[in-house]
Amino acid sequence: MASATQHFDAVVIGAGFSGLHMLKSLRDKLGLKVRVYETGDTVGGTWYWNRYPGARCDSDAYIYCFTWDKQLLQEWEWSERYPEQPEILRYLEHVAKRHDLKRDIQFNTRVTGAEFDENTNLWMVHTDKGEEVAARHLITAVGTLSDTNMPPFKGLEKFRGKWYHTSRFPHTGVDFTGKRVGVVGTGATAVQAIPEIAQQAKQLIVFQRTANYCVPARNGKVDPELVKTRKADYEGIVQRIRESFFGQEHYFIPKSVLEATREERESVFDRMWDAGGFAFWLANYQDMFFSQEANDVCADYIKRKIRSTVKDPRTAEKLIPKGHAYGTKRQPLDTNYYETFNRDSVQLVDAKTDGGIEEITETGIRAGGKEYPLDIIVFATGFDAMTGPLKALNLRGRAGRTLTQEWHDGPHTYLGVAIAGFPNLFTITGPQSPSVLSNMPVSIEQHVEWITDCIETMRKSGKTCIEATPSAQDQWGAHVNEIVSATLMTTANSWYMSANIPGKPRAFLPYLGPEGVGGYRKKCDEIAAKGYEGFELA
Ligand code: N01
Repeated sequence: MASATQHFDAVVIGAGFSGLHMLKSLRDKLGLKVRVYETGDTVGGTWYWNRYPGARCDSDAYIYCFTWDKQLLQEWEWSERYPEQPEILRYLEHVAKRHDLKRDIQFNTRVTGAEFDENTNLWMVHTDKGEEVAARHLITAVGTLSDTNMPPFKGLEKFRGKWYHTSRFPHTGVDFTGKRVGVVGTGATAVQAIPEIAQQAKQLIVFQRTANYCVPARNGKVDPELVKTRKADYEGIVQRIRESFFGQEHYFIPKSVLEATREERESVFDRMWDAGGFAFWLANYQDMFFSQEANDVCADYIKRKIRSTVKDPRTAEKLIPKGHAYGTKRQPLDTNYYETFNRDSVQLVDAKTDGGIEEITETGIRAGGKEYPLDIIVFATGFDAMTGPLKALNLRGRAGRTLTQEWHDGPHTYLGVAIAGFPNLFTITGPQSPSVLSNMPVSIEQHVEWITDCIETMRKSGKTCIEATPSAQDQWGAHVNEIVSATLMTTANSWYMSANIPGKPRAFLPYLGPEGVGGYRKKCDEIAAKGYEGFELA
């Protein structure tokens, strides 16, 4: 404590969607002294780092924004249904400027660690600039998909061409013109990047380990009349998404797909397919997530679409997912993804039929005993999701315990926003909250509002310490696991299940509450109304 150079009411780590809103709320609503630390040289977080070709928002932009700035909801004009990364970054820059947020953000600064001081109930926060500051509250706004997963491919250091990971793409862009390019991975990121890279590259080789179910995004300009109607109804929209299951205006069909006639369900599937975006995933028959038989019916529709789109039957078969149920992995949105495999310059190397990646050589990738010469490799291999960015902060709670120790068998949290043994720490969209299973800005706003109310209540009642009890945390963890175990989600080797990183303990990372984000919000509000049930306040 004695060594702290400055004292803050709160330190926020990260200046993306969550960090910006948290700062605005604590500083301008509660009048607190807040410092935000951000590694990047400007705001944006995930939207600052992920600059790969084709990076764009997968949720409709009219709800992928801050809803607390009512005037901006009316003023801001999105150029298309799913804006590209530079446009979202421009939006966040605009918000930062409009609310004068940058004056409290220290850029180009990484938080290297923080310890909770049990004598003073303060967090001591260290940065890579050699600073040590004290804060009553420490709030992580580090994103859920920000800790890059770069698998240790044998031989990578020998590769004489250039290689990039999608989540750390050069800010100057990469020119693929005339190049032989390899893309490793076929998740939501690769599905966005592959069609864009294919347009430039002389040759593109896609290395697929697991085929995914992709549905059409149907991006494009939004009808100005629809934009007008939405702007006139923003209050209603905001209320609906806050109370909805996924923070989206999508609702399951409360009926079994097996009870629908063939004609009926084909017409429903066609409607979802034509609507594009997450409709096929989140506005489908509800038993799709619970019954393998029901799931197979929905999956079969997508398989037929793949076969009818991809001209070469062998490539189409490789692109047909096998071994996981539809919807149990994050839905990638397709803009010419399947069509891209009809280009003569594009080749699919599938681990199951052609053989997996064995090593990176000086001149390319060796897979299934064959060498594929490449000038550039793009790794779209994802993230150490949700727990990775928090563990990387080197936080030490009571008795110097670390998150790596506490989470050796998977995350343990209370509501995904607090952790026993780590008092006065709040984790925005942390593990075991709806987070990645929702439209992120909706979940971010809910956490920011709840944390703000909690800190305000503490200050009014003179409390300096709040901490989740171990028993409340255990009960929450049991509840999270009980709910998800009734679904097919646990059967997939997805990053939701922590299964994308070898050695990561298998655990479901987000919260799939019985009533989604709406029900979770109610639950959090009830806990607050009962004097923060499950927390100890001192
Ligand atoms: O990462 P992923 P992502 N050898 O983990 C493969 C969000 N997002 O960056 O499936 C060979 O999904 C891996 O194979 P497998 C969204 O939430 C949001 O694509 O594990 N291959 C998989 O194919 C999304 O879910 C938006 O067998 C290896 C791929 O790499 C999340 O980000 C846009 C491998 C990784 O897929 C992550 O998506 C895009 C190895 N050793 C993404 N390791 C927007 O909404 C991994 N793979 C804007």
